[in-house]
Amino acid sequence: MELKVLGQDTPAAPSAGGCSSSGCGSSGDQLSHLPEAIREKVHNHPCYSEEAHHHYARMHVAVAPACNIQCHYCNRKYDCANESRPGVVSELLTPDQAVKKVMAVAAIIPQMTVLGIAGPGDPLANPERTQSTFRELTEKAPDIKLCVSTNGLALPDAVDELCEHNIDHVTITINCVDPEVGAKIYPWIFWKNRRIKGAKGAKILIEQQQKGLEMLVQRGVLVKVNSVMILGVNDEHLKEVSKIVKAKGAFLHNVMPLIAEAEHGTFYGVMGQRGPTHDELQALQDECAGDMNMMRHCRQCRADAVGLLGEDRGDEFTMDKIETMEIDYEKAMDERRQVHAAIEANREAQKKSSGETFISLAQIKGAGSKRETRPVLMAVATEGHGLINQHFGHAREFLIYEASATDVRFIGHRKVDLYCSSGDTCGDAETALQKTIRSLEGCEAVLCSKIGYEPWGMLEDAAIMPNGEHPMEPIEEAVAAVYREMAEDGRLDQQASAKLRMSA
Ligand code: CLF
Ligand code: SF4
Repeated sequence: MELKVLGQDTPAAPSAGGCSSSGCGSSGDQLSHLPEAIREKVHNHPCYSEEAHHHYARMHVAVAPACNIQCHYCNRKYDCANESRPGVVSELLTPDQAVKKVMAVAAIIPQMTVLGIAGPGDPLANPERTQSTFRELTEKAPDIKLCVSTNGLALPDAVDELCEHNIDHVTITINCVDPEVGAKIYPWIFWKNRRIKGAKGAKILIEQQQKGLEMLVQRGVLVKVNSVMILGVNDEHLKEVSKIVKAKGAFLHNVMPLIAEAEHGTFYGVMGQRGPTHDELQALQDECAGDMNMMRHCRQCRADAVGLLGEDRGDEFTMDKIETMEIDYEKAMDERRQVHAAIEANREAQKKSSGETFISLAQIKGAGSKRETRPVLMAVATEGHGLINQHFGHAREFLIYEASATDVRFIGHRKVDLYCSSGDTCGDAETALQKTIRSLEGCEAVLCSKIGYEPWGMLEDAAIMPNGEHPMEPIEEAVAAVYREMAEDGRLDQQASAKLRMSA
């Protein structure tokens, strides 16, 4: 949804893509300029459409253990049930087990629309396991979109078979287009039975990635490019990467922050390379956005993730549980169709109601003299459906929106430790609560369905306004309403904010 300003020109529509170039605020409106065939591919894919990720889930099956390159940010030996990042899995599956698991999840979580193979190694370095999983699913679960994520080294050889399985979405991780930069990220690749090190190996990898991208685009497959932002290594360089992949027809660019902790045992973790801050990441995404549609809602999922982006229901679907389930997939497909129809009806209704909601400069100015209002960051607690529907203390992450007098745009998410595990009594574990509040730095309001007394006070002390007055309202409408209230109270004019800053 893009909230329009009365009497102002509507902001330019993005040139293409499921995510708006201005901030991944993709919505039905922003998808409407796309050709019907592409809309059909992205409208219920939670990674390719920001709006869809509020409603639809994805799952990954971990069938691909081997990898044909080494990245300095990867160590697949590490596993922790609470660790959410690519390469991490709890259970490796055979293709048959994977198919069974997908059908079970599809029956129990009908809003699951996409099956991705994303590791824990490289799916295309395990071609038999990957392709046989896709082959069987194409036949047995035709209502599920198939998706694959690869480092690209083996991609050109795999393109034709992927297309046979009707795979419409491929992600290529491209961290560089310059072998010298690549040599700092990839110590080696395994190519034609030889280990090739440094820039020589990186050059081959880059050529294969670019060739694979071109081949997929020629065949009408939607390609998303993932890039890991590594400060001082490829951060500046990624702007050029973005330009090049856009020119070659990539649909979406997902610049993700490096995750590097010493305990993961990765080269970068051990060397103390830090990941970018929220601001550094956003600044680079904004710079790339001039050239490319950016994804900003990626959660850097585990290779066995299940559920909406940001939630992981993997524990409900371990193989010992799945082996005992009897799934009638014909019946499940019927139910899935009904659930999807209900979701679409709900999305339409939300679109209609948001279309009737305008942030009106006239309304804002009506409260007093004509004054410029500044943009504001707000955090939102939600458990899906595009609504403000989560208790502050139950949020594991907050979505961050920037509201201004011209629009409301999604700009990212912030993960937090859960500090409230039950009921309405929040606040026993102060450290976690303090950390949560610190993670909301830069936000001026937090919108949730409910909030306890203690976090309320602590948020106020941190100059973040708690707001529980918009439960079950569509997120962007609620953010717009709070922005309007703040503007009308004179809290957003430049003079007032300067005074506030001085007194702080
Ligand atoms: Fe999985 Fe990736 Fe397909 Fe999505 S994830 S293979 S495109 S279905 Fe999505 Fe997860 Fe980010 Fe990947 S949030 S890590 S972008
Ligand atoms: Fe790890 Fe993926 Fe890199 Fe292979 S391509 S080393 S699995 S991050």
